Amino acid sequence: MSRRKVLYEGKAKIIYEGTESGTVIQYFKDDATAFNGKKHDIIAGKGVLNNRISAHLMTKLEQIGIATHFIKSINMREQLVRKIEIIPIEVVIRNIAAGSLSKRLGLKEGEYLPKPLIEYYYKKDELNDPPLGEDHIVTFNLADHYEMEEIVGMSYRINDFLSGLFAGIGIKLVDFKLEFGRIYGEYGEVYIVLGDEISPDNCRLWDEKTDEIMDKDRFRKDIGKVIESYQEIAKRLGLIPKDGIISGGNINEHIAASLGDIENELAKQRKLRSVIPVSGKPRTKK
Ligand code: AIR
Ligand code: ASP
Repeated sequence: MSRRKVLYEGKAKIIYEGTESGTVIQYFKDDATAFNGKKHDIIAGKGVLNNRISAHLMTKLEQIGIATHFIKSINMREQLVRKIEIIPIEVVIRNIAAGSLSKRLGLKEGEYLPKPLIEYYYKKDELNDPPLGEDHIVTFNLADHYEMEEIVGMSYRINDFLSGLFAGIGIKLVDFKLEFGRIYGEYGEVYIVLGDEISPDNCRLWDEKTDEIMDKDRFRKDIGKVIESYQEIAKRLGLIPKDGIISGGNINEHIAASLGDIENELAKQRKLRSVIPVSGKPRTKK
């Protein structure tokens, strides 16, 4: 791999400088972490599967008019994405009680919520990602009211669409986490764009019939068969061959590398002209 400038390294991904202006490359690592990085392991093949799953889901979302940062997959571990200014908020959408919500409010895991619930967390490892209300977000200038309105609207639409998509392959979308960012237009106008990834690392996915856990909770709770579950999701989505690409902890690099690229259909039509130049002056720095 050629030497490229690392712009940022996170727990599960590395962001490299992009090939054209207004883009960056998102590299999916095999590292799995939980409890704010206190638990760590390498899960062979996870990066390959998350790259494919996220590319597919973002492309589907783009097709229903949700602006995402995804442009195209470059190889089995990397995708070209638009460069965005990340809004430091984790947006969690929940359909069924589980995880920290169940703990905090004493709700039985598995109970459907009266309506989808949106929560915000401050993306700050040093503080353990504390929960935020919308007034905190606006008061501390993390995002303004207009941006929050857009984020909430997009989150509900994404939830509706993904709940249906997963239901179609026999999976319950229990909850998931999104991150959004800004792209500045020519006149300094702000576009809100979905960023990061959508994968079993940041969704709770349960089998519809058995409620079997198929996501990162298998790693968090030491249930085992983490990669097998991720692979099952990719199979049901039709993204990898029925025989899979990973067995006995080994990834079949040959098959993995030969899988077709996933390209955002809109980006294909618009090519990189779709990348709004970052020439507009950012608003006063937050
Ligand atoms: N999440 C939150 N921070 C990081 C991640 N991945 C995701 C979890 C879960 C949802 O947000 O994967 O799908 C809610 O997590 P919790 O722990 O608040 O119940
Ligand atoms: N990825 C985060 C961490 O490393 C949170 C999680 O997914 O549990 O702690």
